[in-house]
Parts: sequence; C-alpha cells; structure tokens
Amino acid sequence: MSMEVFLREGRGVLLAYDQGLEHGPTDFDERNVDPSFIMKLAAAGRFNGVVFQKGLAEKYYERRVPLILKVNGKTNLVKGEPVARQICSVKRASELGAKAVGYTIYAGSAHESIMLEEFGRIQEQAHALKMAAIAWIYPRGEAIKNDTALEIVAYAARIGLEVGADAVKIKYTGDVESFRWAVKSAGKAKVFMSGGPKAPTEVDFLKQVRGALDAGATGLAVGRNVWQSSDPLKMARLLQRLVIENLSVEEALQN
Ligand code: FBP
Repeated sequence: MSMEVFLREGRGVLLAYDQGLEHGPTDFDERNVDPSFIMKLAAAGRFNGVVFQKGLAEKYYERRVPLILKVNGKTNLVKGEPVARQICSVKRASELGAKAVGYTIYAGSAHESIMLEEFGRIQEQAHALKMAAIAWIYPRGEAIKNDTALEIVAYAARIGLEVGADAVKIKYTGDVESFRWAVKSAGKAKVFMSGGPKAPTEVDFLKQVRGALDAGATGLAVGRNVWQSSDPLKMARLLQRLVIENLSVEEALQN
C-alpha cells in the first residue's frame, strides 16, 4: 500500500504524539499536554502526518493533516518483557479518518510472537481498507543488549519488510554508514527514523536527521524533539528544510 499521502517530494516528517500512553504526562509541560496544541502545530508546521491513539483522534483530530492511528500501545508502568496488544480496530481507525495504522512490535521480547501475529492480521485489514500499515519496530527485552547496534537496527528494518509493513520506524544507529545498511535491509519498506528523547542541542538532533536521510531514509517520525523544543514551529521549519528541501544542517540553519 502506498505511503504517498504522507510524502512531499518523496519525503515525510511525521509528528508523533502517543507518548501520553507510552510514557505518561511526565513528557509534557503546560503547553504540550494539550492535544489541541499538537493538532495546531501539526498543521502550522506542515507535518506530513500526525500520530494519535484512538482517544485523541476521537476528541482532537481535525483532518488537516493525514492521520496515523496507533492501534496498539502500552504504559510504562508494567515492567518485564514488553508486549503491546491491539487496543483499536482497523475499522475504527478508518472511520476516524486514518490513512495508515501504526503498530509497535517489540522484536526480541519473549512476547514478540503475539505482536507479529497481531500485526499480520492488522496489515491485511488495513490494506483491504486502502490504508498503509506502519510498523514501529523496537528491539527490546532481556535478550536485547544494545538496541542501536548496527545488526539489531538492520534486523528491525528487515523485520518490517518481512512482515509486510509499508513503512518501518526504527532508531538511528549513530552514523550514516551503518544506517545505510539498515535502510538497505528494509528493501521497499520506507524507513522513518525515530526521534527519541530530546537531544542535548538542536544541532545534535538535526545532524542525526541529516545522517538518516543521507543513508537513504524517507524521513522521520518525531515527537519530543519537536514539541519539547522551546520553539516547536522553528524546529518544524528546520525539519522541513532538511527533509523535504534536502538542505544541509548549515543551510537549514541559515536565515
Ligand atoms: P519521540 O520522537 O518522542 O521519541 O517519539 C517517537 C516514538 O516512537 C513515539 O511514537 C513513542 O511514544 C515513543 O517514541 C516510544 O518511546 P520509547 O522508546 O520510550 O518506547
């Protein structure tokens, strides 16, 4: 299924806002705790997609930016081997206007088979309704010692291709060369870099993004590095310059 609706010039910047479930409101401040703020930011910042869980989509989604509905999720209150089960149907995602469903697979978890099985079903249902299926593939659990190691990230990317994801969201390895192998391993599945916790500086983050793009990534799905920024719209503009206009970090920062 095509990811076209989420792309401009073949690239895309997706705004992720499912952290309220995954991490709780500790990620938020007075401003970004309000989902309306994020919806406005997604439109004003010209994001190519916005990621919500069902509850936020029902109450805040305004159809100005293509929606990716996360159909599974978990809290971070439970410890142990991670598993995130389906909590929204594909049919409901479609009714809410989603153009894609998102699903997290904790590869390497003792429970990965549950998520692989669920994703398989969800991907078929999504495609039948002409929606894309985006897999967040996060290697995690006792068996995973370093989730940004080259072979682990490349494996995550490949899992996405193998299970039929139209796009795969993976962590950056830290350098262009190793990430290139991950992108290659993903084949025709489009690769989106996962943002991660707020980087020490804006430039640090932009360099990661530039590295992922140079390695062949289609774009990124980012949350905290945008809406935790002191100037989220400025960060959105910088990402547009880098990702869509394909500028260097230095060029993007000029004027
Ligand atoms: P961030 O850019 O804020 O990292 O968001 C990307 C994301 O994949 C979210 O969709 C998700 O809530 C979060 O990261 C998961 O983070 P964690 O690595 O703690 O599970």
